[in-house]
Amino acid sequence: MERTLILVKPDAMQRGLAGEILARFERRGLRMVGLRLLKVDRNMAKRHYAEHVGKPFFEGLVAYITSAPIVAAVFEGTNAVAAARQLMGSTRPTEAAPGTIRADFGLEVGRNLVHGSDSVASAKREIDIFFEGQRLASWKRDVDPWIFE
Ligand code: IDP
Ligand code: MG
Repeated sequence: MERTLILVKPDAMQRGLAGEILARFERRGLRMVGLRLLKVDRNMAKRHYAEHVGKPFFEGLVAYITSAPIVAAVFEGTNAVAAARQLMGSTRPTEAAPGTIRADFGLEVGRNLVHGSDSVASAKREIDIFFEGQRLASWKRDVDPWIFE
């Protein structure tokens, strides 16, 4: 069972798309085990996007991610990381496959609506940032055997 961190970014919040975006991960079969509404500050943005510090787009990225509250969610399931990335689509919305969140709702890389961890190791690191000291739900659904073999 893998876990992945999903962020509904500020542009999606401003546009009222949080429910729509979370629903896509839910209906795929992933199990929600953590959920928070919060405003990211500069420090948290630097921690989360540590790999991008110093890149030309970094300051814009910080301004973007700190501009409004976000929803942070943890989803669990077999292949959760890859499944979530597939639902999101490529980083650049115009390169994302039709039917993905970024292609369906986005046009520009700096307004691409959603974050999802890129590996199991990243997910662990990112969940520690957004759910520090918080217990994630440990539960099973009646439907699980129809989703997880
Ligand atoms: P990812 O979100 O698909 O994992 P990353 O390369 O990790 O993509 O970049 C993190 C975020 O930084 C992107 O989702 C996007 O919001 C922003 N970003 C990445 N590259 C650019 C760029 O060239 N210009 C502006 N923003 C960018
Ligand atoms: Mg990334």
